[in-house]
Amino acid sequence: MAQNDWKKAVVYQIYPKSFNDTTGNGEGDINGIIEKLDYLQFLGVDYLWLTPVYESPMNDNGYDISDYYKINDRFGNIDDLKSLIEQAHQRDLKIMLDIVINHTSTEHEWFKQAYSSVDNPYRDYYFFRRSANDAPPTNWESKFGGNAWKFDPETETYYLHLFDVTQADLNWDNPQVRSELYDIINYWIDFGVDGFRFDVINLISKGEFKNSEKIGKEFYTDGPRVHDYLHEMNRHTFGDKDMMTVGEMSSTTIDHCIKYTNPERQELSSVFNFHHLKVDYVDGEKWSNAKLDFVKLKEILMEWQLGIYEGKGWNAIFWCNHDQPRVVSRFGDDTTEDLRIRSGKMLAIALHMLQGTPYIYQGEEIGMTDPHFTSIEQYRDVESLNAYQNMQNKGYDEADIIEILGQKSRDNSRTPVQWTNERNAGFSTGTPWIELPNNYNTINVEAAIADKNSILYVYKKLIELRHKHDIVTYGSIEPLYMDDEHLFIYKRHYNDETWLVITNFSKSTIALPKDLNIEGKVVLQNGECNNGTIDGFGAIVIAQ
Ligand code: TEU
Repeated sequence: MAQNDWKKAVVYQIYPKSFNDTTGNGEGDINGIIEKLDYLQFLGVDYLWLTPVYESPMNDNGYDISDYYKINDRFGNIDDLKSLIEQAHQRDLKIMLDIVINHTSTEHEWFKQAYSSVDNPYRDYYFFRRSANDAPPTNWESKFGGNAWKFDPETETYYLHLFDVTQADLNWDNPQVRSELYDIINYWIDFGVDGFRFDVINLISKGEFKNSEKIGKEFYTDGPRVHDYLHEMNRHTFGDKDMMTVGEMSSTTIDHCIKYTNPERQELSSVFNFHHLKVDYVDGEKWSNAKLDFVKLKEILMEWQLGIYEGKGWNAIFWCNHDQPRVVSRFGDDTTEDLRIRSGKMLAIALHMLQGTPYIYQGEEIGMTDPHFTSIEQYRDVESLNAYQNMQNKGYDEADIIEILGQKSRDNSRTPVQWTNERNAGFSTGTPWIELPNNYNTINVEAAIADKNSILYVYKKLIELRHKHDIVTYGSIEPLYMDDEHLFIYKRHYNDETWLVITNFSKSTIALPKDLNIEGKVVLQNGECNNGTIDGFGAIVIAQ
């Protein structure tokens, strides 16, 4: 890949706690990542995104940071991270750190100071508000359930937490806060990292504190000063460096994402949006039982593909991450090995032929599945445990709650990477912090490497195609047959080249549109596409 041509890059997301444990404590660590660098180089990815490994009480598995300059000793130490960066660079792999600066842990020194007294210099680092009556200052809700304000009886004030009660929102309107945060980013730039993922970065600018019709979202999502702050951060930190940045944008819009990623605005390189991952929510409610709305999925994907491309912005494209269920269980079919493998390959092709930077979440490349837990005892995530309590309070049946958690919880993607068919899938010699699905004896990296027909080799091929063919990176996109209930078909165009992509999201053989010309040279194929039909979960890329 041309030096620094980040637009041709593929990113592999690592959730260190579940990646590879070298100490036997049941949790993954930085040395566990170092152990697997040769595998990641073999896969062909370019960047490794590590979710947070900083000092943290781990109430939200590291997204509650108590010291940005210290490595959490559960993951290792600063020398381990230095070694990881050096050894990654030796393999032409780049390291992207996750930066969580919308909020800190309530165990961060800044918060402990701020909380200690109303006139402490750090008080204005956060949002402390009195309330006119004994109700919270606004009716905003935490994304993890409950009210977004925590009352302190000592000072009779509330502090804002859009996430867990132990994650206090930072006041970005305070220039001292912004300056301290830019120092943190510059420290990690000087340390040698190659990029950043910014956690919920479009929530940092809060507007008016007023009661809301939409749990508060309208007052802080893509807030009034967010672009000013991102431009200022760009100019004070990574802007003139050769770094790739990606912003996690919660409930955002195409217009804002064009602004966030149009290079002339000097904000971020790229953004994640999640609208395509809410097509199985009932009326926007995550904790619901719903089938995939396939036509809606295609509409959203293409709306963002066309909108961002024409706006000269840049998408991050993904199916999975540490907050989402495993895509092969969610949008594919994991009920038999044959269906799992075929749908895993199809989903990879459908996504990786789109425009934007693809993200592969650890284990996605071997078709790891949801664990299908049967008891709340198996769940670990604060969001899942809060949701369980909330659904119980609403009177849901236990069986329905377990069914919904099994479909939607973030725990689904946080089970340990399945390396071998040995005990604990080779993840740990100790007791894993979270159970593994019992399919690791067949679904594991070692078996995938040995099987040239595995999902792994489709991912490897897709990465090679993106590196080699500019049409995948720079080509325009033409949606086709958007109302088809089973087929996701689109074309990519670049100079005089055209690639036709046909993917079948149904497990049944489906007739191709009669007027679809499939003449051309097959670039990549999963299943048969002939006699006017395409196999169940079939996928094909044809250069025309
Ligand atoms: O996630 C933002 C967020 O809203 C997620 O909680 C996700 O959208 C939601 O769980 C889907 O139901 C980021 C991190 O990725 C997540 O792990 C953190 O818990 C969260 O921010 C707070 O830092």
